[in-house]
Amino acid sequence: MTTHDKNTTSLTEQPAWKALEQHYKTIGTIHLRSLFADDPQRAERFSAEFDDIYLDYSKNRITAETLKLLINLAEECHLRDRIDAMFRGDKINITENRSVLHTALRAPRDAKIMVDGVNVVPEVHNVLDKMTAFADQVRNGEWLGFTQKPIRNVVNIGIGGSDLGPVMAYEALKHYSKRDMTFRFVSNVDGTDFTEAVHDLDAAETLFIVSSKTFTTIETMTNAHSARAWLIKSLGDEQAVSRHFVAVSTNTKEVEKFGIDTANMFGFWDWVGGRYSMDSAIGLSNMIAIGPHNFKLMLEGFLAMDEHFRSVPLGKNLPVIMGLLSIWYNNFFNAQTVAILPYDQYLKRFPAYLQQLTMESNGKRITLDGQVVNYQTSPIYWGEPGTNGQHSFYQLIHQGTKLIPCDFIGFAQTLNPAGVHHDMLMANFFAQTEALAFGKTREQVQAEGTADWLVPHRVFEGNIPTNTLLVKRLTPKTLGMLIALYEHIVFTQGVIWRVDSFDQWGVELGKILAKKISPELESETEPELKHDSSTNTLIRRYRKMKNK
Ligand code: G6Q
Repeated sequence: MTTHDKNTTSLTEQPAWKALEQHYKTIGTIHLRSLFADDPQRAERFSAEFDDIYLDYSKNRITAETLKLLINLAEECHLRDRIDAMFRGDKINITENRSVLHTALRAPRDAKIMVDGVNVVPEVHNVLDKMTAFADQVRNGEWLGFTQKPIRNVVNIGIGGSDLGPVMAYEALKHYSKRDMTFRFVSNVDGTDFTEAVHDLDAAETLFIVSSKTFTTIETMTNAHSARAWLIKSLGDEQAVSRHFVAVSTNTKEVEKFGIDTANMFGFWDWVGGRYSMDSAIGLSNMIAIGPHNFKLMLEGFLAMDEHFRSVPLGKNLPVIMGLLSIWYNNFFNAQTVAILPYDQYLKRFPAYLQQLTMESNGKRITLDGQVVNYQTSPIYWGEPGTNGQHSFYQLIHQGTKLIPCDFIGFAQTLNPAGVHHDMLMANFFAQTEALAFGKTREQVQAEGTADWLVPHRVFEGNIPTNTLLVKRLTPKTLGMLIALYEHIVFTQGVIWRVDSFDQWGVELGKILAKKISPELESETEPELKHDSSTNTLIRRYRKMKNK
């Protein structure tokens, strides 16, 4: 029996689920104002801490009873067993029959994690060592291009999991990066992406990292071939490719076929999912940017959060608490989205990164045993860095008709001390969660002397739940911890919803259809179209318009 077979009753029939449904009836209408007024210890009671991360979850619409019931639910869903199964290397990605071992990517050198009878940890460290040697060579100017010039520009070509992590981490850790080098990321098959990325670069000083687990992804291969053509045109010799291209992939054959020397290939494994791969060789561009030492510190952050997740009791476990709270709103309050609001400019791509991590993982409707769910799975994740969002969409969060739980992420120390900026930023950070929780009553608005007709417009209902993650400082280590925190939140959710969080069949259909349509767009003669009438008309219209 595998661990996922243990849940024989449907999720919504489980005692803890039923108890939560009942409990919601009493809690659903209670205001955070009264929850705080009734319990002076509330902030202490509903907070948890790990290393440099402090989580205040007291501004959630919960009581101690809610938390108890949510933890009961996690226990009934065998969360602890499932965590162990993942860390052990069981093939919990059942639709692809694969282990899920992104946690092995940050395991210490002496750890032992077996997949099909082989300890994978030495392989992980071999690749890390190879990356380290290469990154040092590039950073020190020892890796020379075809014309003997050192590399000043690194362009990562990849998409999805082979792009979003590297971009996010590059932006997040820019403060720690080598500032005399330029880093660019090309993902979109739209030729504009590549053209703009290289328009001011000297090919003689440019290194391309083609990052693709499969090395068959059409967008990445198209961009990689354009990069190859651009380089050869600029340097006038095909021989230049070997000094200007390296690959990150699991597919040696295709890498060779492309013309990249496999000595310059950095491997990873089928037990690393794309969206969980930024701490594998997929992070090579990051290692070149921030240096091997900082990359190692980032891995230590991941590892620290892994250890926390696997060992700390559920009620004090950050990813478990946040995962369960997201289920509370998603499944009992019918909240449809979650806003991720980092109050740090360096985290500007963090919401985009989390969109893939969360929604590609848990945007599923079939359970592990093949049934259609009768409950909601992943909410929609979205967000922007503060304070910009405050001047745009926060209006809807404060006074709109939708309930939007928010995660606020802020840092106590800034990396760029500049007068009052940081305290001002953080004043906004604290003010927003306070305003969202407590709002402003009719009486308060009236007491300000507001005209009667204007009063309703100026009332804030409040009672909008938020988590506050207050982190000491944005460092490679705390970034690693934050990413692993969300990886494990997603895992916790997936266990409760009983979905395979590690496959992504939903991206297949569009890819297949695009392959079919491509020749129809390119063909010189009028193609015979066999789509629906809408698609046929659009294709004909496009062919006509583009040729005019
Ligand atoms: C992530 C997905 C997907 C993948 C891209 C790129 O979990 O599998 O986003 O990362 O499709 O795939 P390749 O790395 O194989 O090019």
